[in-house]
Amino acid sequence: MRVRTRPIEGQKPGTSGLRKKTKVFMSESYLENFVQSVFDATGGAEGRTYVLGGDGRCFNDRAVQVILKMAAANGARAVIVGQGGLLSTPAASHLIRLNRADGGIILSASHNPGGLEGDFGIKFNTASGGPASEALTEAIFARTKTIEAYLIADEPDVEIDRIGRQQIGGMEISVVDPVADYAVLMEGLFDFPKIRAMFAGGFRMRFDAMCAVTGPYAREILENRLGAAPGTVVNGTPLPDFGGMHPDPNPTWAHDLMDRMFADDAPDFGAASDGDGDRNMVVGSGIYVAPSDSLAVLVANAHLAPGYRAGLKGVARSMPTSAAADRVAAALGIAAHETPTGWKFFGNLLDAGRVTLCGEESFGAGSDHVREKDGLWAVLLWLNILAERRESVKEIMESHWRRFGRNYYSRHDYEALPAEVAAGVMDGLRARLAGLPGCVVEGMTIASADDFAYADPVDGSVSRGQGLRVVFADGSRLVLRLSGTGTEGATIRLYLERYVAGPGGLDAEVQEALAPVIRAAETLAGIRTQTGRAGPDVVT
Ligand code: G16
Repeated sequence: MRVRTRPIEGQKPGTSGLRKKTKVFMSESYLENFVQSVFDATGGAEGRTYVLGGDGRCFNDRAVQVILKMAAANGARAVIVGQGGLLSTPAASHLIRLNRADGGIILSASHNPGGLEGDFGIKFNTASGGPASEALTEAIFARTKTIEAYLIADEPDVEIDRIGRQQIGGMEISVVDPVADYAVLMEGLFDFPKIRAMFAGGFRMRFDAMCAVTGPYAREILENRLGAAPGTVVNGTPLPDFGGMHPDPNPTWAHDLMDRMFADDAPDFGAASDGDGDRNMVVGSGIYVAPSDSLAVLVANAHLAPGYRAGLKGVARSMPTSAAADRVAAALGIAAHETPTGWKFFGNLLDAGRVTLCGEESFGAGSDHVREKDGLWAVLLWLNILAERRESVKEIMESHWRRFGRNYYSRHDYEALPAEVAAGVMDGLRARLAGLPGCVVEGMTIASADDFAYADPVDGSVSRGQGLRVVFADGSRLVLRLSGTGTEGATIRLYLERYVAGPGGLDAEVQEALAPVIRAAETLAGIRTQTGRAGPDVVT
């Protein structure tokens, strides 16, 4: 059936797909226009195979039905869909690769809250399993501006709760267990018997799935296959509104986990994941591990896991992520790449075999096993390292800092600002950049200042305007950029970093250690004065 439609404004994908309020996605033709634009901008769905699933948030089930019927009407050959319409983002990436599918449609607004009043999102991943490139998302966006009609099959709903094969029109639908193939992949990368022995020896863990998609994955892998005590996984049932939780695994939103990990009887290891299972937060008993540090520790110790025993080809991190991983890469004699924010920028490096591990300050880490960041993968690699080293998280962090020095790091978020105010802050600093080198602020000399541009070493494409950075002579730095994942107003992210070589000064309180850089940021960018905010909304 061909349905006439008209372009809808603002269907521009951000850092990771199109994210809007759930009610916006539920409005007439909104989802349909975008999905048809994806098909049109990728050469049509005729004869193609797709993977489809989402994080189970409100509207996930309806959207799955619409997309299945649209794929059928557009002539797709087959769609592989997770039972109940569920797939974590890394599991979807794996299924695309495993089945040599032509692409995948993932329904998620990731760490943004869900529910009718929350957010919904959709992203398209290509045959590599990774997020669409900037050029492709631009093409999809361009198509949304000219679309006149979409195709949808006039068929009854598909039984997405029943595993097995079904047909609509000429299209085959395979409803698969969302966990099974992913769990097999993890078993191949990590030393499950060793981790199982650690749990059998009394090792205690708490995994907070935040009522989002990782619950079933974590239960199957941690409790069923690795023998973690029943109840290790909490908030393990995916709910359409995430039980009212904000599934963003950071110390602010995963405060319950933080409280327990800092209590007297804390478990040995704690972790949390986000809406779609690609992010992770790692906490030891009495110690929080910043994502940039986590990446550095994973790079330094990955060889302890069977999947990485041969060593790493290279490592990549997003520009605002601290340089802690670069120091490890230098010691290992492997390349360290610096990319813009967004997992899509790692894709070419991974495909070209230039890097094995990637990570971001925004609680993302992953490897070449899929083309997305992978929350549970990071947790399992940590578990493998803990099982091999037989040290606590705290001991591992302290010895890491003694060896490599410590990159004190924090991110300050100023959320839901009026767009023009946020733009004013950015424009103000951008205009001053050229004149900053040589200036002294808070006793620190500015060594360089620029608006980060990335030239992809594989395909030569250049991405500009990826964040304002001011680097001081001692290696400290501040970075300012606007979030590309929010749905309300604008969010300024201020990233702060200061390196201390040691041996002294390695155990300072993070915000205190960063105090001169925080003051320098206010002097240079005037975020508080211009926004009228007393301080950041979220500090990670
Ligand atoms: C998405 C991307 C990440 C990126 C993050 C940054 O995360 O997949 O690669 O680091 O956005 O978001 P922002 O632009 O708001 O700083 P996710 O987990 O939301 O898909």
